[in-house]
Amino acid sequence: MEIINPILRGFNPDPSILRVGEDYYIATSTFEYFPGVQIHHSRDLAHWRLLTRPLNRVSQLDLRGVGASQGVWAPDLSFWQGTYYLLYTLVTSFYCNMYDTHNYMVTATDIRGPWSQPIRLSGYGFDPSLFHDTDGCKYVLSMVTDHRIPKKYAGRLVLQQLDAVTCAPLGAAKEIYAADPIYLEGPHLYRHEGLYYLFAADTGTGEEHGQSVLRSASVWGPYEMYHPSYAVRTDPREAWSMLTARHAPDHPLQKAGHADLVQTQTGEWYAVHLCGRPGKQRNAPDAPRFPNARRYPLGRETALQRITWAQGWPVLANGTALPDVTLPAPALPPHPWPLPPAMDHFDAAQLDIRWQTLRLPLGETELSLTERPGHLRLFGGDGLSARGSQSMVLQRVTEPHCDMETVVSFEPALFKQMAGMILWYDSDNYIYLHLTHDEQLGKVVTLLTAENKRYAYPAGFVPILCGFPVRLRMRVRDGDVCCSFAVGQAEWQPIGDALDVTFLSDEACNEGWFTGTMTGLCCQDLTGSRLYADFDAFWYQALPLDTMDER
Ligand code: 6LW
Repeated sequence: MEIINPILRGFNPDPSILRVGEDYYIATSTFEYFPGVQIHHSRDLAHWRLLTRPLNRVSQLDLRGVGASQGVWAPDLSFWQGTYYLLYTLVTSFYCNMYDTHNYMVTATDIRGPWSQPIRLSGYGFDPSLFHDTDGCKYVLSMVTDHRIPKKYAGRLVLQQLDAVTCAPLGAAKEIYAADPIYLEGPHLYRHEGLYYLFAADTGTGEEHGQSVLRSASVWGPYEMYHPSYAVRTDPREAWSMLTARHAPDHPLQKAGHADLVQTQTGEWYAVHLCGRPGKQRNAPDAPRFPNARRYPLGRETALQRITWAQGWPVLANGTALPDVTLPAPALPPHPWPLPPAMDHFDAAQLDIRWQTLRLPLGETELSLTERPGHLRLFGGDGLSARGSQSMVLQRVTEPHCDMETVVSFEPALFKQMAGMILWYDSDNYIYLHLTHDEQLGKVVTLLTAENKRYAYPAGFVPILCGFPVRLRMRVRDGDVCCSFAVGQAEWQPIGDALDVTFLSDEACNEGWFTGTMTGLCCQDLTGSRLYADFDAFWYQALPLDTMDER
């Protein structure tokens, strides 16, 4: 059996992997989306399914007001004597001088929950993780942020012991490594054959990203950094990454780093890490951020690598620093899961697990699956820039080629009432195919685009008949989207020209850094009358990479 990377496709960064018996779990970051943290499950490391999102109560996670790409960062999943532990950072101030990066812990006795109320950990920076030593002692480690100008130290990692029962701090946090000028984060500790191994992501999270590994005879250090013989370094200040694609711009998996180790029940070693599949499109040479950078509209995804040990150091089994796109699966019985159906008929009492909302869950005033059975009813809410609740449901775009379709019944009476289908990066960047009302034309279908707050209606307003359900379709091919609509049983009609979608990426969005393109359904009623739209179904079909059929 072969494993094909990325194993978690579409925006799923900062993976933390855990094995409990024969079950494997990977937690990934969710930022401003609710519920918080995605936990995926596998029994063979090849087939993964989205299992649960642990931060699913507003009393645990309230993301009101939280900026794009802030919110929940870098979950760390661990298990000790019947209890699952999940640590994460809740970021509420970033892109500023003093970051507010609050670190929390929740626990559960069943991975599916319920998970506890969050306990705040004392924090020096983001990316906390918990290490359970073989003697039962617990330690929390994290990177350190530093607001002093010039920043005094980069790449500092700290360790603090916690009470093994209460998890209260035992003594002060101590610096265990300072890698100035190499920026280190995402630390994870392991014990292997009597030594402590410290994994840390290095050099940011873009195309320079990599993974460093250190070891020590004592948990408190001193830690020695591994200098792999295969490491390519073009600058003496460059990190000694055991995994990186920074010198291989044509490699299909870029941004490799932020790794976490796991050993199978049969004794094999693997590591998960984040990566990105670059598009062909680039930022403009004079772009304010990342000029000329390649764009990654699928965001940062999760990949898996086979690990072996060489002279007591963990290395990629392929003998290089480059991540494999395909690799042999471990000697575990294959355990495929049923594929999630492409069509969501909205027949169930709850939204399918693939859907997330922005910042808050949707309650009865925003959403109903029962008022009209077999339909998702969205009551018109605040506009697309709102940082509270929005009547919007979103799921990840997982491949560069995909089709989306819906059928919507919506009879707007005012231009302030809108409903339709969206491609979304954040509240300043989206492509919105929707129905609304125009004073002269009556009911219309239109496209609204927002690119870093530059707004346009590139297809004008097309009048349509009232009283019929309207089908809406978006087809994404290789960086462009073509939109169409059909009224009742009529033929599909294209609306507008093909539009670039690659600006829906960390590289192109001014406020973004860390997420990826989402797609879904939404409804606004800026009058406050909560006019609703009924969506009959949503169809999302990711297509194989070589599909380039008619649009
Ligand atoms: C993550 C950290 C990072 O917590 O990005 O650049 C953050 N580094 O490791 C969000 O993914």
